[in-house]
Order: sequence, then C-alpha cells, then structure tokens
Amino acid sequence: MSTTPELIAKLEKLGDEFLAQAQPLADEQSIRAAQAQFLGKKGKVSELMKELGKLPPAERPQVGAAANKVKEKIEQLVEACLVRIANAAKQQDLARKVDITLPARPVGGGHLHLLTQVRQEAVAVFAELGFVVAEGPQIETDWHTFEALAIPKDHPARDMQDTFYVSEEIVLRTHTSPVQVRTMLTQPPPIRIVAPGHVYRRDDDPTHSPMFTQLEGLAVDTDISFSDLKGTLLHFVKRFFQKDLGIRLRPSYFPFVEPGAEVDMQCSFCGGSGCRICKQTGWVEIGGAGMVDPDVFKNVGIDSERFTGFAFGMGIERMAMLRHGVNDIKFYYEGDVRFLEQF
Ligand code: 2NL
Repeated sequence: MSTTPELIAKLEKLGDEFLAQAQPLADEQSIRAAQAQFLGKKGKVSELMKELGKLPPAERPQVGAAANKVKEKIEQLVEACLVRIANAAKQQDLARKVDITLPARPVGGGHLHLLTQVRQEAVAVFAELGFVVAEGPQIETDWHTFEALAIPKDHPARDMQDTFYVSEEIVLRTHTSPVQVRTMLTQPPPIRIVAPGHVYRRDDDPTHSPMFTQLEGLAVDTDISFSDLKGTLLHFVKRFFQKDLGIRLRPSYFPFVEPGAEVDMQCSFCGGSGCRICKQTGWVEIGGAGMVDPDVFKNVGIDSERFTGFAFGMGIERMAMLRHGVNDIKFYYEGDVRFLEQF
C-alpha cells in the first residue's frame, strides 16, 4: 500500500518508462501496442489508479492531477514516436539510389499500316507515268456504280449476294470505278487517273473480306491503244516489284471494257519457275483490264469516235500478299501488333 507521495512518484516514473520502451520501436503497430500497455483499460496507469480509493479523500485530487499529467506526457511521446518513424521512412525513400544513366525503356514508334504503304507505293509508280489520284464517295448511287458502267440489272455483280444495299438506289461501292465515272462526267480528256480506296462486297471467308482495298486506273485520250495498257501494266509490275518480271493478258469479260483481259504476272516469289504461291504455274493473277467500252463513254458523255481509253483494276491486299508473303487476308484487319510491326 503506497502513500500519496509514493504513488505520485510511481506515476511520474511511468513517463520515463514509456520513453525507454518506445524509443527503439520502428513501426506504428508496436508503438500503438506500447501505448495500450500504459494507457489502456488494463494498462499501467489504470493499475496504479486502483490504489486511489485507499488514500485519504483530501489527497486524491493531487494523485488524479499527477495521473492526468503522465497520461498527457505519454500521448505526446506517442505522437513524437510516430513522427520519428514517418521521417525515417521518408529518409529511406530519399536515399534510394536511382541510376539515371540507365537507358530508357524503348517506346515503340508507330508506322503506316502495310496496306497504306503498299497503296502509296503503287500510286507512286503510276504517278511517275503522269497519273493523278482521284477519290470519291464509298456510299454511292446505283447509277455511278453499275448503270454507267453498262452493268445490266441482271448482272451477277449486282446480286444481293455481292452488293451491300443502303436503299434501292444507294449501295456501298463494290469497286472504285464510280470514281472514274465521276471524273469522266466532270473533266474532259485527256484523263490519267488512279482511284485507290476501300470497296465492299458481301463476302466473308478466309480469302475474302467484306471490305478490301482496290486500285483502279483510267487513261482517256485521242489515241490510247491496247499496247499503251500493256506497257503501263508491265512498267508497273517491274517498278513495284523491283524485278524484271513479265506480264501476260488473258482474254476475259468485264461489262465495261472491250476487249477485256485478266492480268497475270510472273510469280515474284520464284521468278516464274513454280512454287507454292503460284501453285507451280509460274504466274499469278493481279487484276483485270481492258479498253473502255464505247457504251461507258456514251453514258458519261465522251465522244467514242474521238476518244479511246484503257482501264485496269487490282487488289491492294493481293499486291501486299505478293510483295510480303502474307498468307491470310484477315491479318490486314485484325490489328495484331505482332503482325503489323513486321512491316
Ligand atoms: C479486277 C478488274 C477492272 C476496270 C476494272 C474500269 C473502269 C471504268 C471503265 C472501264 Cl470507269 N473499266 N475498270 C476495267 C477492267 C477491269 O478490274 O479484277 N479488279 C480487281
């Protein structure tokens, strides 16, 4: 049983005792535990205060005051300890060594899509020959897409199976020919244009996409001949593939040309000796061509007695495939960076 002065001395000692215990602690959790050990319900201060009842009532306030003082002191020490560990953590963070001489992680640079590259390269070859780029709407009238090109109403190309109809008279263009039609309607010969762009057909399988990219060409002048067509296509193939490859024209039918031909070139992979790409034939088809049919000239108001013209069309996806060995059309549109970044 303690006397009042003894109890006060014991209380006062608790402050130093707490300090000694908390000083080496380095994390908030253990400081809070120490705090509870001194100030909690069953803590050291409460323990001493149990003796208060045994003192003469007149002396009790003195002891109460001493207890409050030591509680306050311990609270302050807790605060000080928390500030100390926060500062220590900050110092540790600041002292962390950063090697600013390390090379930065490389940032992958973007580039044009393969089809855009191929399209620009093809256009550049025709530009050297004096062709200029013409563009037009992808949502077209039936007249510009079919009627003007002498594609009759019952032609298979107009089949619901092939054409996306927006309405009875409006379609998604199935080729870029309406661009040439619009040019002929608004611009007198001589005309030398290439029309690259997206076209749409109701096809979707491993070798067909509902949207793909075409490049068509048109030359109209007073004395354009079939040999001009052949020379233009031969020059294109040699220049675009940077190889001395030959072409051949096989008679074929398109409603808007007469005569019409399918265009083959010697296989750029094997040079004509036969391989997987050309199915051992040495030749690959790259498009179609022909002399503009007089009916088409009539539809756009060009005098077919004075003017002749050639036209051709090819697929950009096919050009890219022959240039880079891409074996599935879906790679062009999937946006897989592992494919795209190779080009
Ligand atoms: C192909 C076939 C071709 C044309 C496109 C054309 C355009 C007008 C007049 C006459 Cl305005 N012809 N274009 C002619 C022959 C063939 O394309 O296989 N394309 C991928």
